Amino acid sequence: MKKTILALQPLLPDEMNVLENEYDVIRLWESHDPEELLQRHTYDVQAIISTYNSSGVSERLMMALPNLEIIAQFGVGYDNIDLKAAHERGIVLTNTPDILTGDVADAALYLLLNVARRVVEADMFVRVGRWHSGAMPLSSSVAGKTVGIVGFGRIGMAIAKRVEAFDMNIIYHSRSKKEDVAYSYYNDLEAMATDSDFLVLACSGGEETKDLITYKILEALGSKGYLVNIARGSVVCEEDLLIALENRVIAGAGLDVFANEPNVPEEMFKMDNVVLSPHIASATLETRSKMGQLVLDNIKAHFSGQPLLTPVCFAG
Ligand code: 8YV
Repeated sequence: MKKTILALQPLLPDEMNVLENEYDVIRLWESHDPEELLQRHTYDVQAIISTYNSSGVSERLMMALPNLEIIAQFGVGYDNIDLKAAHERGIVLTNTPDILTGDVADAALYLLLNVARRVVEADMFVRVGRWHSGAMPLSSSVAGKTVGIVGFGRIGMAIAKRVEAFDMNIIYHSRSKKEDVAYSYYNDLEAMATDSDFLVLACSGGEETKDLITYKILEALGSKGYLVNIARGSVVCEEDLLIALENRVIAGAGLDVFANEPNVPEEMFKMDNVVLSPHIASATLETRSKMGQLVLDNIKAHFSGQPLLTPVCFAG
């Protein structure tokens, strides 16, 4: 008998086809009455495919599915999943690390370059015909400047590698100093922000990093400093960021993630010192397809009693 998978969001068509051939799939995102759909399948669901931009996997959802065994997250971050509840229920969790690292690091670089060199503004300058009335205001060069990376895991390190090619200096802040890394480590985030021209957020989301970037940190970054966020919107106190951008407490920001996606503070739409993108750092065909394949492989491994490819280990 086919296993039943609850999919909160679709995979790409190729991976979706494989999924639907091998399993009974409940397509929750298409339902007009998700509660009723879940009630109908309470005892069927053995796996969930979740993503960050879905409704998430709460304790309530897990409670409603007594036969749930595995949550396969389509993404590296899993701050939309109640880990404690999953752990207590003995539900296993997998994610999709590594395969998206390059694309996400690239996104940090394009946001950094974009906001410093005013690329989006320049594009608009040409399109609306302002070039005829004179030259565009000057931008800021990046070479010789210092990038402070917050979170120095796989993505943080991949950002550092790219930043080096632009002749920039690298410093970093993370939970602990990395033994095998030559860049200067800052235990104190405010001190690092003071020494940074670009503060790039590459840490995990969740309680531990919630509102890490406050007005005080932005003040320390200073009026010539830029914030780049490809981590999670929750890492930044968005109200503080708005005030800092409006008052030019910082020079600008390149943002792929927001506190309450897909809602972006409308005040930002009018700002010429921000570059906005809709949480697309991993959104390339190649990477999203590999992420989908890894989700399928993890589910298959689980149901065939093989070791999971990329399990998330519960701390504590
Ligand atoms: C999302 C992400 O998975 O990997 C992560 O943690 O935030 C993204 O890659 C993607 O946006 C789909 O929700």
